[in-house]
Amino acid sequence: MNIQTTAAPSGQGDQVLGADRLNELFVQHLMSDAVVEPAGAYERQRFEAAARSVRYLLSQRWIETQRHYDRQNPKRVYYMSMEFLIGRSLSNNIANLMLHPLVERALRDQGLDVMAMVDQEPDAGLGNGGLGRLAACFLDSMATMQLPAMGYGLRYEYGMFSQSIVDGWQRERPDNWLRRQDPWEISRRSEAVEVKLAGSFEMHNESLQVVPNRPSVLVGVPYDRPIVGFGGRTINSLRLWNAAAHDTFDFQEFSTGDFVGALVGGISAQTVTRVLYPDDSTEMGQGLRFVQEYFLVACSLADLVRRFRSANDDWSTFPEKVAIQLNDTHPTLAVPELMRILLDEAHLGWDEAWDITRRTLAYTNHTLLPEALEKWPLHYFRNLLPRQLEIIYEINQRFLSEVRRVYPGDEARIERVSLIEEGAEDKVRMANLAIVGSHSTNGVAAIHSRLLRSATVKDLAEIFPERFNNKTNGVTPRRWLMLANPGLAQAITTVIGDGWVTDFGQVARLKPSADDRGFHQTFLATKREAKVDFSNWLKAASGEVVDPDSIFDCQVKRIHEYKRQMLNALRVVILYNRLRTGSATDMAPRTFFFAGKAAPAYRLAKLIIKFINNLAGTIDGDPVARGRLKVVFLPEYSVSLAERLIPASDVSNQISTAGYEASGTSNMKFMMNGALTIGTRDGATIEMAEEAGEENFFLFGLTAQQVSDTAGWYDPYWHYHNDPETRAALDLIASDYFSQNERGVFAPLLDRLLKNGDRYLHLADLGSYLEADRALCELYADRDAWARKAILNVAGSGKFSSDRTIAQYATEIWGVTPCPAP
Ligand code: 26V
Repeated sequence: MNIQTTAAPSGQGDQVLGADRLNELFVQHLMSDAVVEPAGAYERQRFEAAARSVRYLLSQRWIETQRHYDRQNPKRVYYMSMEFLIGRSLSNNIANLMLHPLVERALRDQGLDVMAMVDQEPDAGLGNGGLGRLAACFLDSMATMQLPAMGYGLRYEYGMFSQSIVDGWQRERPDNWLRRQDPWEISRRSEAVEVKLAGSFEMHNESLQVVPNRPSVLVGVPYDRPIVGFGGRTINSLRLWNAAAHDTFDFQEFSTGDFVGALVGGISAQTVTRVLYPDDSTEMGQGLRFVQEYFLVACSLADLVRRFRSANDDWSTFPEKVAIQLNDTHPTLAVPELMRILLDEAHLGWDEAWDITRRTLAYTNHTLLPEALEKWPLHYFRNLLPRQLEIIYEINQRFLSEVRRVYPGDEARIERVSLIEEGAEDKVRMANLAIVGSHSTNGVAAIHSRLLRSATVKDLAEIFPERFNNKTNGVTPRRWLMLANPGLAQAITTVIGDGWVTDFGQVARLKPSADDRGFHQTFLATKREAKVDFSNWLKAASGEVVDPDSIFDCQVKRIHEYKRQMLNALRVVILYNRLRTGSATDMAPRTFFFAGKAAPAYRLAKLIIKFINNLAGTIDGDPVARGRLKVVFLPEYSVSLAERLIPASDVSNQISTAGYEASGTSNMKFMMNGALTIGTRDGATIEMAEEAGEENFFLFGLTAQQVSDTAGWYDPYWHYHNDPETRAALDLIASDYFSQNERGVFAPLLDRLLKNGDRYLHLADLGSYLEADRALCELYADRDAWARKAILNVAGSGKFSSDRTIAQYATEIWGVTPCPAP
């Protein structure tokens, strides 16, 4: 980056910050925290000392930001989320504080290796995928835009499981990321809150057992992490709750002799924030997850209500001081919990409490998959949260009687919109509760918001049309371009200056350079350098050798049938078959990268990983493919791996069945890093192509409309019988060509694609995928033409900064404005 800082970041007062001072701090921390001689310190100790030095440098500004908010009493926004997929913080904080040049000089003075030190930091992987990473990008944007904002989440002791591959199969290992003290977190025991449950619970054989009628109390201890806005002027907090047992609560049980019960209570309490649930999108109904969701909501509301009360005495002003965004339905218990506080603690009447609750809360939906919509059995409420259940019943009764008034006699509609789903086991429909109990419901890309209104929750959208809106996702250009891809960032800055870092729309000014041959060379050289860097890292990390002169073609995301990694794999099988049969003449060398985790209980997704690995092994062993085709499955996909791979990519695969991917966010990261997209008209990819021009995209396949029209009569066998390449590929798999010592292992995959109807229409899109792929390879051969389109993609990516997304949330939903500390 070209942003030079010789002075201190703002807020460091008169203290002159130079490389010497930084060195001094670093040595001080090594000596006083680790008690080692600097020369003999381990890499991990150096990382901790560096992190603590940076933390010291930001501490004053962090305090000032918070004090300024307390004095100004502005309307604040709280982003409530079960997931924050933060990744590493050291280099991000250094970059946002604009300490880069200083740090580099200081480390050089000491003869230290920056990369080795940065590598010591574990990823904070407190999220599953897109939803959690979006929350982290939003925090970066809110701080950069100087909004009085705070994130609320859970401090999971174990984050997203770590993935390894054994014999091609995914293995999960616990991610004990807090094994060593995390230098970024500040625990604030003095601000702990109590959470009361009407029952107790214990964990038996990994499942939650509720003991009714034995009230229990959990304690939430907040751990704050600094969120550094770019430029270091605003430093917001991410407050993560840790569950602990209640000290005083145990005394009574000790005195009544229930010694064991008291201890088990303690164990159960600490269990609450032990582990992040891996997203199955299928298997709901795990009681501990319900307790986690309530714990997040109860701790956060108690905390923010206390903050509100310390500066305001009129409850009616609550919605003018507080905006709460619910990241998916996971924190939707905020609806009855806020009602409970307003009714039972503030003693307001129902109508006023309801008005305040609705005007405060807003809900974001992140998926249309019916199996991922949360529904909680009533018995959890009955045993643990009976008061909240009573409130939900009251909300429902009032709501349904209003619906009956507007749609008299339409009992089918009543049944569909009710907050309670009746069946063998009655359940609360969390999405309905979120929509009825808030003033805003948004989807995360235009097509997604449209489908949400017109199909998924159509009846509710008819009742409350004014509540529905769209907020197309974005990603932070600081982490995903400035930090991850310094070469391209510098090339962009050379042409248009560095204003793009905080005003990303400015990348449009790169457009004229798309026709500048000199800039083509710069762009291509930058890309090649990133590919070489990645190849070197991969070789060092895993021994895997890839050719940086081959086309780097990537699909990185959670493994799920609707995302269609199998469609990509079938493409590779067909390309391989062309090599085997000699029908491919001058095919450019290609490397296909896959990465992503499968939910531990999602068997088919795990089989897809196995297939990709076997495909990779078979191709590696075949001389005909040598130097022309290679498949690599990169284990342990994470924020850090994405930061390495995305800058090195030529081709981004966004190939979900149209109508199923709500938005996608890796699509945007690839685009701003100069990859070309081969993809379906789904999620935000549609808007990306609009911005860059469809002629600069490789779009293929059925549209969402065609998918829903086709689903009724679609027959995958038609493609099997009529498309020779499809048939040959499936036959090859069925012949155990890729599973010679594991006969039949891929039968469930083939069954899904043929016998069971191919729910996600892989075979319907395979032909047009290959056609788009052919066009893409043809373009790649013309380096100038390729560079031109890639540059036009970067230039067209301005809309996909999370700063733009957050600006829209701030004005259209939250009504909050910047509150910059002087
Ligand atoms: C569901 C569950 C079920 C219970 C266990 C834990 C858990 C965790 C997450 C989920 C729902 C995940 C929904 C999700 O991640 N949606 C993604 O959101 C991205 C950000 O808006 C978007 O770009 C992706 O298209 C969308 O799939």
